[in-house]
Amino acid sequence: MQLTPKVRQILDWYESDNPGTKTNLSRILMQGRLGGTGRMVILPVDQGFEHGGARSFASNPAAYDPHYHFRLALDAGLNAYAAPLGMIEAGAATFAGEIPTILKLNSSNSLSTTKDQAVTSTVADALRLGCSAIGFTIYPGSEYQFELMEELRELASEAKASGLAVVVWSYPRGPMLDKVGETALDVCAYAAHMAALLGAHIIKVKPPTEAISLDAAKKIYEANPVDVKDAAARIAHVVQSCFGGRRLVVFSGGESRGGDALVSDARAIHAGGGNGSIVGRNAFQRPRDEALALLASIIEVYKSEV
Ligand code: FBP
Repeated sequence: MQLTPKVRQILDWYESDNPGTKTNLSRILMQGRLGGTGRMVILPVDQGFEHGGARSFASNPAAYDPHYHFRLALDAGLNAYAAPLGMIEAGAATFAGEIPTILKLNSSNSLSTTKDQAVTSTVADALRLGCSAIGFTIYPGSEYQFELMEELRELASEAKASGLAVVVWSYPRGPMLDKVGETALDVCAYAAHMAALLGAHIIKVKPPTEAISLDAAKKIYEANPVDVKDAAARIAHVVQSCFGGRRLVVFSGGESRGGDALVSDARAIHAGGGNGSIVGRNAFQRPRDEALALLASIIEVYKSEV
């Protein structure tokens, strides 16, 4: 398959990577209905770990079956499917070669009182399962943030040496941050920037709100204002924080909401120069037909002229 000029341009941003990693990045970027555009929609299904099976799948019991998610990602024409070890293992042979997969190497759970994640699989697992990338969550701001970053350093270095891409979920949380602070624009942009510094190829953050949380940052944002009322301007600021747009950045969907809200998020992400959406609960918690229709609407946004 020939790469599009857009995908070639994106691959050129990653100046240190070997051909294996570039091939795997291009697999993700060339897949599905957005293939070749530089925009992506990814299905993440690690919520069973994060929130429990029932909270994740009871509203659409078909989604207890790991094959459901591979099939949904494929039929919706998405770019990739991300999940922890067991989910990927359960469909790896049936769907081999059909949809790029991202093996989520660490996970948290709702029974824990600490803001930490356990490493639950390895780079060797990702290679064995034919994944294109590893996925890893850091919690900037948590008491365990430095251990998480050090774990990522080791795993990312091994993944890159093995020709895999690295996707980093950068979710600020911890004692310094209240709920507003976790998604405040300054904190979100800071978290995205740290993921870029840690060597992520694809950075995943939550969509930023209008809030500016850190006192030290407020003065800077007053002197160099971002139009915080404008969702696209907020996205553009996060993109700028990812090496001036030289890293791919995608934004998560969050808890189940009305489809219009998701489509409106996608419009802001697209207009602000973000590279796409990573939508889990809002996809698999809906009946399959509704999920396919919503994902098609989101994809249409990313196919449109900016
Ligand atoms: P959603 O679209 O369901 O929000 O999925 C994105 C995601 O990053 C998942 O990978 C992860 O399980 C979840 O969000 C964590 O969300 P939270 O920390 O808000 O529980």
